[in-house]
Amino acid sequence: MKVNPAYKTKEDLVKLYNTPLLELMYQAATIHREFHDPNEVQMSSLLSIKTGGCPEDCGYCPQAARYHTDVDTHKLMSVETVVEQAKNAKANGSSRLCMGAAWRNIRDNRDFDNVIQMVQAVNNLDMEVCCTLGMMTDEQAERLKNAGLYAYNHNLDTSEDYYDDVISTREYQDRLKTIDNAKNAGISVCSGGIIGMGESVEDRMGLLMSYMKMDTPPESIPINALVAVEGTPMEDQKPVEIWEMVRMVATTRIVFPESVVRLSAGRTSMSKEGQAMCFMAGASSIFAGDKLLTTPNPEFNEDKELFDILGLKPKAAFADGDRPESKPDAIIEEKKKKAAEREKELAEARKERGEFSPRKVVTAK
Ligand code: SAM
Ligand code: DTB
Ligand code: SF4
Repeated sequence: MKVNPAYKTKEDLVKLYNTPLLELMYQAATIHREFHDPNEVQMSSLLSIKTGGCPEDCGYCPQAARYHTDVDTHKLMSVETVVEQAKNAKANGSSRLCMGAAWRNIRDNRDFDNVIQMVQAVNNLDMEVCCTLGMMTDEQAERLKNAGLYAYNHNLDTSEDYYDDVISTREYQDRLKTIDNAKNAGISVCSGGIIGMGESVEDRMGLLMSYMKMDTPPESIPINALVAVEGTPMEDQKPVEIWEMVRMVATTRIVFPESVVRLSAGRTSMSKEGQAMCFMAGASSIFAGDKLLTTPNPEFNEDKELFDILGLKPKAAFADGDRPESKPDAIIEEKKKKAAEREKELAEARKERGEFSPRKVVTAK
C-alpha cells in the first residue's frame, strides 16, 4: 500500500491534518507499526560538497548568490575529503551519506566526473549514497546509478500553487521531470518539502497531493522546518511550532504508509520531547551530524543520548533495498585512456629527440 486509498482529495488531507492531535498521532503510530519497525531510525549525514554562489533564487536558501548571508562560497570538495567525512559519519552510526551541491543543475563537466568518483568511493564504504545536485537529465541519472548511487534528493518544497511565491528561476514541472529521471534510472527518490515559509495548510496538503498523483510516491519524504537564515527573504518568518511539525509528519505517515518520513531541518529548535512526538507520529529518519548543509544540526552525541532515552536504534544500510553495484564510468575511463595515449605519444616524441626522460626545468638563481 504505497498510497493510503482512504484519502483522495486535498480536502480529505486537510481534514486529516486537522484531526485532534492525539487521535492523529494514534492513527499515524498505528500505521507506522504496520509497515516499519518503530524502534529503528535511519541516520543519514549531509555533506555540502559545493557550497554557496548558487544562481537560483529559492527564497529560503542561504546558498543563493543573490542574498547576503554569512555562507562562504567553496568550490567542489576533493574525493579524499568526502571519503574522510563519510568514514566519520559511518563511525557515528550513519548508514547514508547525502552529498549536496549548490547547483541549479548538473553540468557534464569535470566537476560531475569528480562527483561520479565520490559516489563510487562512498559506495565502496558500504554506505547508501545519496546526492542532491539540482536538476538532472536522464543520462546524468544513468551515470550516477551506474556509479552506485542509491538515492537522489530533489524536493518539490511546497504546493504547485505556492511555488511561485518561493522560487522564480525554475519551474515546478522541472522538478517533477528530475524526479522522474531519477525514478526511471532505478534510483530511490527522496523528495519532500519545507513548512514555515508562510504557506497555508492547504499548501502543505497540496505538496502531499503532488506526491499522491505520482505513479509511485517517493521512498523517502523529508519534512523540513524552515531554518530562517539572516539575509534571505524568509529571515523574519515566524518559527514553526512543534505541533505543526507533528501534524505534518503524522499526515505524511498516514498517507504514504510505505515511505520513510524524514524529520529533517529544524531539529536544533526542537526539544527532545518534541522530537519524540515526531518519532511517535511516524518519522523514522533524521539527518545526523552537527551540520545540515550550511546550518547547525544536533551533534552526534546529542542524538545518541536521545536514541538511548527512547530506546531507538540506527537502521542498517540497505535494509530497504539492495546495494547498487558500482561500475566503472565509461566517460572517465575514456578520458583516462585518451590521457594515457597522449602521454605515450609524448614519451615517444621525446625518445625520438633523444630525450629519455622529461627535461628538468632549471630555474635561474
Ligand atoms: N541545489 C540543489 C537543489 O536545490 O535541488 C540541492 C541542494 S538544496 C539546498 C536542497 C534542499 O534543501 C532544498 O530543496 C530545500 O528543500 C532544503 N533547504 C534549503 N535551505 C533550507 C532552509 N533554510 N530551511 C529548510 N530547508 C532548506
Ligand atoms: C532536505 O530535504 N533537507 C536537507 C537535504 N534535503 C539536502 C537540506 C536542509 C538544508 C538546510 C539549510 C542549510 O543547512 O543550508
Ligand atoms: Fe541553489 Fe539549491 Fe539553494 Fe535553490 S535550494 S538556491 S537551487 S542551492
